[in-house]
Amino acid sequence: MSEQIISAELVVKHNAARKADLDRDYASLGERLDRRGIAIEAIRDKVEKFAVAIPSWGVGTGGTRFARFPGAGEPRDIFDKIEDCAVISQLTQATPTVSLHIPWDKADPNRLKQAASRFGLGFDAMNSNTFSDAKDQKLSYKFGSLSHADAGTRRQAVEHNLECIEIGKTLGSKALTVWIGDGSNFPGQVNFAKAFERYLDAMREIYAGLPDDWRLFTEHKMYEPAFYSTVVQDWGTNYIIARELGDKAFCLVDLGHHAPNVNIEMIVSRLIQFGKLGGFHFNDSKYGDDDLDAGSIDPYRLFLVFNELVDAELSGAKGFDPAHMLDQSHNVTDPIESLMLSAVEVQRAYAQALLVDRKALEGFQEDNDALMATQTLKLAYRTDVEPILAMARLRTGGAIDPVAAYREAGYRSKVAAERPAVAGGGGGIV
Ligand SMILES: [Mn+2]
Repeated sequence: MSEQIISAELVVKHNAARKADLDRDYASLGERLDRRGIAIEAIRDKVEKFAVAIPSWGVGTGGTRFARFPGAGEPRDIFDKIEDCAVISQLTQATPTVSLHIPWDKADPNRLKQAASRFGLGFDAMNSNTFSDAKDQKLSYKFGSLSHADAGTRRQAVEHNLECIEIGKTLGSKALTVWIGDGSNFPGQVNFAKAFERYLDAMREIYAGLPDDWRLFTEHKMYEPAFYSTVVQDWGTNYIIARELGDKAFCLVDLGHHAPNVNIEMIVSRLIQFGKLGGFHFNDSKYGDDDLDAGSIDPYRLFLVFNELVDAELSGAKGFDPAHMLDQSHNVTDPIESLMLSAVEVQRAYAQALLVDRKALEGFQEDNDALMATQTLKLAYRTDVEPILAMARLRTGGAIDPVAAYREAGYRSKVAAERPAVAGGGGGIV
């Protein structure tokens, strides 16, 4: 039995106080779904198995480009971060893995493995960082990394990625995610084709160092930190990369990395159709890469993304095995609370998408009945699946209301007393 940070007794008491109401809500929803020919238990079972990874950097306070306001009891190092992730996992039972960022989380891999397994946590994809300069780094990434004009800088960036793979092997990770900040701020600053060719050459070296049972995820982003062009700017470029590298290379879709109003669910469909969808960084945005909590701005879009994922799952799309991760930055909320709710929102979108009557939808599509087709999606989206999510948590040892249980436990004030405030200052975004 793995160790639990929040007292098990508190969680049992919390759930006992809410169980009678939940039972009634669950039975009522079960009856309504039954009328639609859906067995509530089948949905609940799938929700119980659904998992999304927590990014280690998400449990700290991020911020904006302008300032960062440190929160009380912020994790001081990766071991504190793992404890915060354990709390999220305990109360939601939806986040069994942590995604590490190197060098931010660099520590003895065996110690890291031990620290995580204490709480029954595993490790998801490793994330390399060549978008900022580490302390005592020989060559700067100010003008790029894997696509840098200088061969020595490219070599250093390749070596860093290979090191991430080595660390990940000890941890039991099975994937490397590469996002670069390479690009340009001015027209003419960079030769597009040459920069991309240098990037591809560097990525081929990283790919060659990938163990057979690993996957390589590349993440596109339209702008930031470069404001005129980025080397991996869109899903088309990302698809080319995955095609050029080989069978173990896939595209990672961060929901915040597109132009406003881009049809992300269609991108998801295209990548699935051609076997190159690697996974997601879930978050939400209003304008750019806002890294807001999943489903906080446009929950319908999140649902539409999951509608594509469930469609692929049910139709047995070849090689379909997307990695789910959150990638968010919290400035005005407690990161643990935000991450718990985001994990639940992602689960919610999945459960809602499972309710879509796909046979009816197909019929409406074939009949060109646009109104009924879209209403078929809306019917699923409008269904309040909270009783299913709460029941899944209750049955797997989580809390019926994770945020309420977390606040009852007083975890934040407890760690605030144990973890002295880290000096603030400097830029915010993580
Ligand atoms: Mn991301």
